Amino acid sequence: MNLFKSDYFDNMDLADIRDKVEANERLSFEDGVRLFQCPEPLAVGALAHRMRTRMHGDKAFYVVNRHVNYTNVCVNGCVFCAYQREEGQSGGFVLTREDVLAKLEAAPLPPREVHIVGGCHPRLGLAYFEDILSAVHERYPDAVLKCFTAVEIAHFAHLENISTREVLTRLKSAGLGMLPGGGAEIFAPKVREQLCPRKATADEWLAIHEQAHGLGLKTNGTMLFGHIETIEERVDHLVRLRESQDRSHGYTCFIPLPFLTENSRLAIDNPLTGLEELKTIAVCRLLLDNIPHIKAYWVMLGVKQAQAALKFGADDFDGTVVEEKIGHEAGADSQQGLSRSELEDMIRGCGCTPVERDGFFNEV
Ligand code: V47
Repeated sequence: MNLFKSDYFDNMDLADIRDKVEANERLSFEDGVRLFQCPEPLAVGALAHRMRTRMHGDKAFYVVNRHVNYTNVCVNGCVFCAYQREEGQSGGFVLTREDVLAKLEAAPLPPREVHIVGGCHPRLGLAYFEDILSAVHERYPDAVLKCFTAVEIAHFAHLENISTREVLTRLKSAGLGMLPGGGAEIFAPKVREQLCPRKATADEWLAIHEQAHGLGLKTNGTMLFGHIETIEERVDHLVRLRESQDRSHGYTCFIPLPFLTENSRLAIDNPLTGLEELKTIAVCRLLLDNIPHIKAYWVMLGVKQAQAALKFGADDFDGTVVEEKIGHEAGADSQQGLSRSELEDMIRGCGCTPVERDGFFNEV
């Protein structure tokens, strides 16, 4: 039976949205809210899978990468974060350039993508980051250096009393290729005020990404969901990101991040169900029609849920990762890293074709 020609979507009151998806037409804010309100996650998933298949066939991408967190000391103190430490608090750390290089050297495979992020440390100046980037770039000239969220970029600019454009320009000269998508959380000011009042605002986050695109850098986007935000605030977040992409065209991949609750100061009444996670990933695919890739980030989702996400609109499985702290401090029960063959087996196991990529999503 062809689901799309049956009355399945009519019965779900989604016939008009199905028609738009079939015609490759942009969905509205109201469509996004209705998709979230649909009581049948499988119907939303089928629409997202249709779109994902049109864009990528049965391919599921992965990258040989290595995450490095240079510090957990952070001045922002976001209430959801289990990773942050105050300066001087036990468990706080700062890596040296040699520590970073040693971690990369110890990775089982030479990385094609190096993902470096950390807390907003009160005293690490831009020279520290230029030094690390130059050293990593010299040692791994072919790897894409995907480093520092827009929140960190804003913090470096503040510490150095220079513009974010100058920070980006200097880091690009040192080898930066991309900004990861972190720090976006939920754009709605009301939510940010409660979750992360000291962090860069939504407008600053978006402006820094657009500035990065203007300088020829690619970036990713994220959304942290399943805490205190409403469905309308999720849709608002996705629409604002879509508008940003219409302006500057530099977002490569979007990563929906389900909130993990362990060791967090944020108490929530209704933790996410697995189906809600999948439905949210599907709505992200359907609304973000101008962002090529949706990531099933196995670290936060867990590997089995990440496999399911490949049938709910996601097409990227992130990568080998090797060591991850932000999600694991918050209770992620996934492994620290996966091998290339584990990634390929998992992707094949759910009927997709594994495709190894580089940091810019070029197939290798
Ligand atoms: O910005 C923090 C989130 C993000 C929790 O660009 C939490 O390719 C869930 O952005 N539960 C960092 N999430 C991770 C990130 C990322 C990861 C992988 C790939 C890419 C990419 C980006 O993690 C933070 C925040 O939104 N986060 N605490 C938590 N308790």
